[in-house]
Amino acid sequence: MAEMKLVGRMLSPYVRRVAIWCNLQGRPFESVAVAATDPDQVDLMKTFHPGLRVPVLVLEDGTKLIETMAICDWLDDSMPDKRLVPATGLSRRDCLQRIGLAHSTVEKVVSLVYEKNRRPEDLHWKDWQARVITQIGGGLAAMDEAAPADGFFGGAAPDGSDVATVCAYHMAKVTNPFLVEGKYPKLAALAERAMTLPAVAETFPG
Ligand SMILES: N[C@@H](CCC(=O)N[C@@H](CS)C(=O)NCC(=O)O)C(=O)O
Repeated sequence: MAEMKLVGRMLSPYVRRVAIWCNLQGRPFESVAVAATDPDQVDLMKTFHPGLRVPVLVLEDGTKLIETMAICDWLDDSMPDKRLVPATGLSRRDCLQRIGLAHSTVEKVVSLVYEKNRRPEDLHWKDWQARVITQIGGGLAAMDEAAPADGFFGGAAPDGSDVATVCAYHMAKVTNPFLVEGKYPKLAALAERAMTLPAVAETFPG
């Protein structure tokens, strides 16, 4: 059977989350580094996702999975001894809530990138940017407060919420460093600890 394919670039925090998840579970995959918004790649993107978005995980049998949460749910469900989110109970609820906070925050970082870094300057909507920056600040502050002083949310090894949190933090840091500079020391330390793991470091965008 063919190797799984992960469609999208590591600059996408969603694609990167799936990549790290696969790495931590020891699943090999081929990276298909398509930029979802590249006008020259529309025909190729259409073959993967009708809405031209990433990530898409193409399974060994050709099945195409979309949406990060749903993809990671499948990765866990199909490898129960290597789950990154507990299967049930309060620990599952809390882990999913931490993922939800990171996901909700990084959606706003991505939205700021489209608004501020991609949209022509004369079309910038400053009030909207200010709102989004406030939302990102709220999310990052909450993630920083929750971050463990040592190790990971998952204990000695990262769980799914560590993966989502680190991807969100790095996305902010790489695209708009002012969002994190001089702030969020616990979050920065968590990301640094995660970067000592090849599963994380080898996916760093750049
Ligand atoms: N809800 C989706 C969001 C994915 C997403 O927004 N991906 C971006 C790249 S970071 C994308 O495909 N952008 C192109 C577009 O939305 O047109 C998920 O969780 O997978």
